[in-house]
Amino acid sequence: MNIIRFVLGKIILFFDWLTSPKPLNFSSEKLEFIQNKVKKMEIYEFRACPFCVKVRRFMKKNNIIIKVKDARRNKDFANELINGGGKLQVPCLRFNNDENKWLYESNDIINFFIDYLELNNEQKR
Ligand SMILES: N[C@@H](CCC(=O)N[C@@H](CS)C(=O)NCC(=O)O)C(=O)O
Repeated sequence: MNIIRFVLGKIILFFDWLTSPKPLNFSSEKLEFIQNKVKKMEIYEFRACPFCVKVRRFMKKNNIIIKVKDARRNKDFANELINGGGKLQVPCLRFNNDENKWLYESNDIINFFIDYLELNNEQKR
């Protein structure tokens, strides 16, 4: 089972690399707006998780640069996620660090970004 997961993970990462989206050409004002709004955010992920790949590609396309915490490789990150968010499931977005809000579910994370950063719906994938 582990070997199948390993091989599948490598295939997912290969295709992600092969078809990696280019960042959209936003104005400098828009880039600054995004950067200011996301600067305290962090995302917990497993590198080869397909749901994480989906969110990562969305973030890359929309110029969303935040700290990425690999909760598979780093046990401290995994514990942070379990203690803070309530469960070990990725992807999970941590935002408003003072209030510590944790958002699970890849589609909810993408929709949150679309609303919060005033992105167009067509930019979803
Ligand atoms: N519906 C969720 C599914 C997320 C999911 O299944 N994530 C898996 C990794 S691909 C996970 O966190 N599994 C927990 C574990 O492996 O311990 C989403 O869209 O984000």
